[in-house]
Amino acid sequence: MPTRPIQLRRPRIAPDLAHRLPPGQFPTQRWPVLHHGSVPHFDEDTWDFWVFGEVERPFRCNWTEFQALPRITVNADMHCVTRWTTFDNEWEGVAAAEIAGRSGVKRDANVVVFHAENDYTANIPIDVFLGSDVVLAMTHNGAPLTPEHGAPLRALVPSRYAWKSAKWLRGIEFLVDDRPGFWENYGYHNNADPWMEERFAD
Ligand SMILES: Nc1nc2c(c(=O)[nH]1)N[C@H]1C(S)=C(S)[C@@H](COP(=O)(O)O)O[C@H]1N2
Ligand SMILES: [Mo]
Repeated sequence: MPTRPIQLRRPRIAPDLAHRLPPGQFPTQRWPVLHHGSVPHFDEDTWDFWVFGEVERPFRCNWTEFQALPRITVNADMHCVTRWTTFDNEWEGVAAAEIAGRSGVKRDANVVVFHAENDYTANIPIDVFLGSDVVLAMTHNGAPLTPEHGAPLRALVPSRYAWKSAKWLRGIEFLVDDRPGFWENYGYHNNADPWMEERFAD
């Protein structure tokens, strides 16, 4: 008589989400706060945003001007290298491609570096940056970002581990040659693809 397989563990995840969980990750309902250093203060009057490097039209804008840029909404999962994953985050903000278009990225640009408060940086290849899922977000699930989650502006790069999604974003630099960012300099993987488990260098 056939026996049913013994279920060793309670399923931790809905079957329709299982294929969206990268190897070595676990799902969480709450949204953890994770960063290096302290939460910076946002001053609306002095905040500015810089786009520079390998572009035809570098620009700087203030908070009012930035908010006037056209916006998109992106639904995406978030994977932290410390192994938590949150599903179905809705981000609203400015498309990365919008920034690229406005600044006129030169043909020889290969890399994008996000510049955030307190000298935090993160690098990604330009083809990742130009993907339709990359957004400079001002809201999460319909509410303005809270200070600890990156207010007023953060990058979202859903296809990479979340350290590439710089909170408290203040600028974007386009480069010909790659330049490791904050965590990449501490031995984390330069590419950071969660589906390849690119957690650490080597
Ligand atoms: N400026 C800045 N952005 C950052 C970090 C940081 O230390 N500084 N940490 C990253 C890491 S490791 C993760 S997992 C996510 C966490 O975002 P959350 O706190 O909104 O969940 O922010 C990323 N963005
Ligand atoms: Mo992280």
